[in-house]
Amino acid sequence: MYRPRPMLSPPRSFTPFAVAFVVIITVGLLAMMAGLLIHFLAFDKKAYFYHSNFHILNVEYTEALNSPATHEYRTLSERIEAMITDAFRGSNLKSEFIRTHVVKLRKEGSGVVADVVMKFRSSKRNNRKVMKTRIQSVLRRLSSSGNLEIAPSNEITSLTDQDTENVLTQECGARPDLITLSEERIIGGKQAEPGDWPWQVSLQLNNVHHCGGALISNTWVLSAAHCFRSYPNPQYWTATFGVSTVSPRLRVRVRAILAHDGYSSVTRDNDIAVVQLDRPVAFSRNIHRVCLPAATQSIVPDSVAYVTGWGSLTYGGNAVTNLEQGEVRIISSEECNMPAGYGGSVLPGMLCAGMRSGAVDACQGDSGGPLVQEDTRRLWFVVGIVSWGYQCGLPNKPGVYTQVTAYRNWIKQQTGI
Ligand code: 4AZ
Repeated sequence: MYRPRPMLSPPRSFTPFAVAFVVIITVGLLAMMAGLLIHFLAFDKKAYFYHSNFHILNVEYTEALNSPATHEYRTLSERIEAMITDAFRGSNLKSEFIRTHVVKLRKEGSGVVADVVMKFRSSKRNNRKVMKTRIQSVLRRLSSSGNLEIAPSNEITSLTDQDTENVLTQECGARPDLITLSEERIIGGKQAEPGDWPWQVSLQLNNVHHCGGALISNTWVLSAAHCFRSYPNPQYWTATFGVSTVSPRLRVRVRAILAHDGYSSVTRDNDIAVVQLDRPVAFSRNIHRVCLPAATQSIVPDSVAYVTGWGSLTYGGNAVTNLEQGEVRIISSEECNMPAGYGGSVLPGMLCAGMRSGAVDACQGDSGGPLVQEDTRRLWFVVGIVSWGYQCGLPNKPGVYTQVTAYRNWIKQQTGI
């Protein structure tokens, strides 16, 4: 017998649920696909480092190419970096190429060889061998471009992140952004992160922080003469490394303290010393040397500089245990010596830096520590040594520093560096 089927619910009434269900599933699937796509396009990428060297055929090697501080070294390195960058930017590797850096210029025959590291970002699925071949073919075309005659070597070595770090920490003045060849540079806040100022040293008297210093080689630390006036005996001194003075990464004994003979506690002239460590330190990401400027390097008024140290945050306050950094600007000695300022006490071997309004300054306990500036190739140079000032952070009373360029030859005589 036919019986009409009971109408449980009219089909029209569950259609909205079905539609919603289908929509949710579709949106979910689309989101998943988009996610996977983004992952493979963006997050599947990894940084790859390569090393190669380039023979510069039309430049003769001179002594001036012996130090990254000279104008000659800087301009030649910049030209090489620009040529390599242009070559990759105009190639099918333009989206993979990140940055290149000349690590060293060396003499070969009468010519120059540049050691170069290059950074690329590409998909993890990419074959490294294929990548190397592609890089090689771009570099081969380099020889005929620009007014530098460059002969690229056929040898390209792939470097691990650790190899790259080792290569760049042997060079002077590299901060973390250069060690990773990252595109951006960031200096934020006040407290330093480990590795931010890898040359910063705490010079400690009986294991208590007394003065700052800057590592200029694996055995020599640059500091101020006035730090050692009352305590010239090296046996009471140690040098520590790392951002904390209470739990340092490394502590090394001091073998010798060579303070400038001409230091005067009255005028504070010649406030410079070099401290020899008892053993060489091994350079690493967080411990390595700063560059020394050339004697002829000019320090430009109003340019940005950074001062670092464990000094007190207010005049008469306590030293801090975590390294602090302050951004200041170079102030011309003429301005610094105005009657409202230091009225003539800033001598030719000194340098002023601070903010016109005061506020950011070195203070007690920062003495001996470095004032550093970055060059166009992102290498950092020690241009000043914290020396003196009228209290801290007052308007018209900036920090006064020993001007390192004025003592470049003295440093060379004492240390051979
Ligand atoms: C000091 O007594 C000291 N504001 C160091 C630097 C400055 C002042 C005092 C500069 O060690």
